Amino acid sequence: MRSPLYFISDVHLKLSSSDKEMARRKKLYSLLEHISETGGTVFFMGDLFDFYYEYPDVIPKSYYQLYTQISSLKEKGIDIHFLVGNHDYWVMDFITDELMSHTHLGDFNFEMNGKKFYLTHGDGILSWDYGYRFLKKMIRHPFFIWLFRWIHPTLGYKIGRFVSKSGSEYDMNQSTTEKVRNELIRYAETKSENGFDFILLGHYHLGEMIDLNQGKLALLGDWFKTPRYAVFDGEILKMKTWESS
Ligand SMILES: [Mn+2]
Repeated sequence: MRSPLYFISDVHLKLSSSDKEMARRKKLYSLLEHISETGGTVFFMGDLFDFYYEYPDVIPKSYYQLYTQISSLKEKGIDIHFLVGNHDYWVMDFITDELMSHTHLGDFNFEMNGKKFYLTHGDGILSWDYGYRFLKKMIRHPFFIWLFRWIHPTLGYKIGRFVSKSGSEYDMNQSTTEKVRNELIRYAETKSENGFDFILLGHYHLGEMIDLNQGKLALLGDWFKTPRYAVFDGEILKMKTWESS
């Protein structure tokens, strides 16, 4: 694996191409252009798409520019890892065999320069989230995925647009944020006790780096307001803001 490692989460690319959406995409594309100059490895940590569903013969055309950018990064020798999130779990061979270098349907861990990394999108971690964990099991069930396949793509993506409207659901109030943060720190401390140095999570859109008793917890940010992503230069893991547009 080549450094620097870039960790990008919760871009939530939408199926629509409104001006606001295009401006958001431009920010991501400019970071990808920057990465094409530095080289390294990219980890998309889930919810790259606000809705992604791949039919055996159909892929969403709205993400065309992203597909071409990823292809050109790969041509430059940059590996692209994709950990699927709760908005983009429904991938097939276009994502796994054509587009991404590696696709991870679950958590992923690896070691680099003596540092152990634990990567997870992070949905379903919160202890009180029973309802969500049930929903997660259901929508990831092969029968559900098979059933959805028989919906015409135009209708399927319409349903997708409707159910995955995101951007506001993570505007948590201060006390909820505090509760969530504490729970995630507890989760990360357990991982760190099991020998991991860096625990990276998406999904909660917080954009914060937290020092653990030993090691660090990166709660990656989203791309709605100020994009926050993490970089490991081979020694240090940092949270950064992407300013350029
Ligand atoms: Mn998520």
